[in-house]
Amino acid sequence: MFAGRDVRTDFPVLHQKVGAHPLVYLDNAATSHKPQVVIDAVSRFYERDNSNVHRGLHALSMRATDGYEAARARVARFINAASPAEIIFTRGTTESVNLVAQSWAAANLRRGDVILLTEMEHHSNMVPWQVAAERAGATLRYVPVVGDNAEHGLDLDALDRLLTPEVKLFAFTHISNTLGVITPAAELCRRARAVGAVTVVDAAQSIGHEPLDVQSLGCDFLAFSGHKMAGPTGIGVLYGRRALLDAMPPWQTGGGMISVVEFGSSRWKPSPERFEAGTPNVADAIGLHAAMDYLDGLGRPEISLHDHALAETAYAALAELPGIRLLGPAGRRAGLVSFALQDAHAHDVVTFADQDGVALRGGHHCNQPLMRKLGLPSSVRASFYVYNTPQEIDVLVRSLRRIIQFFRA
Ligand code: C6P
Repeated sequence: MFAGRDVRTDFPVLHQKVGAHPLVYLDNAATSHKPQVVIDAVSRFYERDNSNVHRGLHALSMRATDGYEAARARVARFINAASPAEIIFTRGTTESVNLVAQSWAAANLRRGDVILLTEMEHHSNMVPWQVAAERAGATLRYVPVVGDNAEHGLDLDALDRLLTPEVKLFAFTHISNTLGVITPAAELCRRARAVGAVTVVDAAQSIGHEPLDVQSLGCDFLAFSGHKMAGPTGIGVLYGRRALLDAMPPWQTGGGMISVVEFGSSRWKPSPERFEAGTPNVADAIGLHAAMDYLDGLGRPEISLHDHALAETAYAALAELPGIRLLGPAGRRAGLVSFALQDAHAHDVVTFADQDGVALRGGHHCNQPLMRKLGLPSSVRASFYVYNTPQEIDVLVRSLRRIIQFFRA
């Protein structure tokens, strides 16, 4: 895999013990680790180029501006956007969705309009729409999640009934962070377009794991976070189609986003500056640039194959355990597996696994309505990335067997 390269040597954080055990990090859906090249890119910026962007005419400021804008152009290439002007830097997926909810939705939603979501949305792609709907007098509809183990997890037949001309916006996740479902995003965008609805794709869980092309997806907006794709925390992206962005009002105002300011009023710059008021996160945009280079160096199709293979191996191995309920599709799934044990609460499982050096996540994973629908207070999740190995799945399974024995005794 990865042309015989040992990618684990690229990630310094992996080389540590938790208690007496080597770290087995299976919490990548929460955040991924950073390769040395990303850490170095951020340090190098602070060591050599640190300066504010756009407003300076001295050497450091020009280097900082070049680095920041090069990162924007790199994001455009990474997702095949038509232009860097379609790339807005944010703090992450949550802020990107809020930007659309507070700018596009505030300007375009009217009483009686409908926002369509799916039941598997992360709170970050649900709560902002609840607030936007309440402000506009719009209503929310949800595409139902069907059967624990259905491939797409969504009731696509219900779409015909739900996707009516009143739907002005359809926001959905590309990969469910709890179920591991990969939604048919291009098809969903096509069907939304047919009724004139604008689409928002939450790519938080897909961007670092799958090849992604916004033009072939046909989405209007797409949101993601740097920290889940080997990049730094505190940097993320909103992609928006140029025609939509140009017509949107700013959502935050201040320095950097204006063309003219009078005492009485102001005028705005075009996108992307219009949506980036204040000093941006220059260092981490530069770190994100290094992360994209790193992922493309490994090969995104290869990353996808690697992560899917680990998840399928884990799913099959976990299915052998007594009293386990696995969530999400049995077949094609993204690089994560969630489950509940009959005899142990998710938080206890995570605490006990930690004693074996295994980092898992337990809880509702910011999917409270979905967990309620599944009849579970919480689940345990193992999620994989480029540096995980089949041997680590063996460690996970051994640890879970110990936990099951303990709670059954
Ligand atoms: N999910 C998880 O452990 P931020 O926090 O803005 O980087 O990403 C929010 C977000 C949005 N959508 C999806 C599908 C996500 O999975 C997440 C983050 C983490 O599953 C934290 S709850």
